[in-house]
Amino acid sequence: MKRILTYGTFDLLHWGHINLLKRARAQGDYLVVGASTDEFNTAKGARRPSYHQFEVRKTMLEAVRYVDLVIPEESWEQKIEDIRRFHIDTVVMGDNWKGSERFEHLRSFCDVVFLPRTPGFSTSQIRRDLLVD
Ligand code: C2G
Repeated sequence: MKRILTYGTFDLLHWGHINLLKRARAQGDYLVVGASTDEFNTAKGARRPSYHQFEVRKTMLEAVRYVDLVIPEESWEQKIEDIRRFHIDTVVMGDNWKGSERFEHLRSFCDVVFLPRTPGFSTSQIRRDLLVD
């Protein structure tokens, strides 16, 4: 069984997120998603709190057919432990993270795959669009 791991905030879940989760799951047989906690979002330098709090974002992710398990992402440092704990073969992220030391160093522990982002979809754009209605 090939086990995949990805991370993100996944706020206002949209097609860009689903398309990432779908392609990540297709890389193996089991997908673990590390959903950023509200506190970690602040630590990540988010300009504003997510629209949905962690528990709502976690529940929405658990309803996605491609997702097998959702865990809290509470720090940058937890990834190696997550890889070990869940016997991960591949970490998959959107390619806006390509080259980031946050992920490139994980290559010592598992494969790391960056997938093209889905153009035209972003949580911040959704928020801006809703402001004009
Ligand atoms: N994504 C995508 N296409 C989009 C939007 C997002 O492929 N149009 C991908 C991102 O590249 C990321 C995942 O969907 O891999 C989740 O996106 P975000 O919720 O924006 O996550 P991010 O803020 O990148 O947090 O430790 C890593 C961080 O938690 C990732």
